[in-house]
Amino acid sequence: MESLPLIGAPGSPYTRKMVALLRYRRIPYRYIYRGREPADWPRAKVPLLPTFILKDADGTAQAVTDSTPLIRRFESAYAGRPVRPPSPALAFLDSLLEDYGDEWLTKAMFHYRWAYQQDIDHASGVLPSCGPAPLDDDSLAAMGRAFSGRQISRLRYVGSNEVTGPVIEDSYVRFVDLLEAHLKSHRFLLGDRPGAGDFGVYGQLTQLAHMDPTPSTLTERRAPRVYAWVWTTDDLGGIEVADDGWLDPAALPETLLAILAETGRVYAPLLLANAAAVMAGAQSVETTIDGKPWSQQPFVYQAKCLGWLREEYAALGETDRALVDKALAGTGWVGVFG
Ligand SMILES: N[C@@H](CCC(=O)N[C@@H](CS)C(=O)NCC(=O)O)C(=O)O
Repeated sequence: MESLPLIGAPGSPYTRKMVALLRYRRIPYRYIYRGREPADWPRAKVPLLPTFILKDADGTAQAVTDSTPLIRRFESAYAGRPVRPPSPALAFLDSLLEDYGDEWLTKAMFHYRWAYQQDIDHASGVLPSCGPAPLDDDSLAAMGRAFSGRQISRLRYVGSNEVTGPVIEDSYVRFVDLLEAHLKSHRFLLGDRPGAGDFGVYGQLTQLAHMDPTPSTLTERRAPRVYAWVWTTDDLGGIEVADDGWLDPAALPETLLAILAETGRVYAPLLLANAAAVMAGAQSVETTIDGKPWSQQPFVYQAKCLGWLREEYAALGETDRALVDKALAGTGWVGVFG
């Protein structure tokens, strides 16, 4: 089997998400650190990490980004150890958890990394050092300043500012505690085998729990199981899983329902307000999350995320929709999908 070339970086949570997924699924890959890719490789329209170099129908190499559609492409392109549950109801919840990881937890990742001086200093030293060439002290300091300056200017895109910081941090602490509680009786979010949602959450936690000083100290202290889960999810290539290793969507554990409620408490109001702002062509998203004011720049990609979730919900049959509605009853997701 030909190995899949991807361009990425260890400090990129979505890169870690996809590398862990390929390891679990035993799909061979070649991981090229950004800046070391051959000059003749095709380039992505929007240079995002990870970027995969994939052959299209007539064999032409294309640069392909965006982890969520890539995971679904690999589900049909590669047999064995799928990460998408066979139950459409569970698969929808899996998509919701993946999106929460990719689009909400990433706010905590970006916020903690670029809001606190000790995290800025740490990232400014470590991230440029992942580059292709050895750097002397002056070059590393210069690259660190350039990199952190660029990322700090992007904080407004993820909505991290004085007003939203406490909302982001409180939600992260709640999520860590809820995941810790769930891991007392389950190996993964949806049972005894990992779903796409696990890799979405894991990707961001590789940074939050094991890289950036402020959140990793907090996570280590509060949640030893979460801290260990991130370590072990890094390479699940050796675990065996059972076909029936998924939870029964009609009998979901309280610990998972609590996690779903947490996602509805913070991510649902953001998705709705952001989609409304994008539709209206507004300059900013102004809403309330967790009873507190929230303001950020509208983000077109997240309006698409809501659209994709609504499409998947609309495609559910009556029985599966009833199972999803039961799982999300009483949460902020009620009425969001249809
Ligand atoms: N939706 C994309 C997001 C990818 C993404 O935003 N990657 C970050 C790195 S973690 C990136 O490339 N940011 C721009 C940059 O660092 O130049 C995915 O799921 O793959």
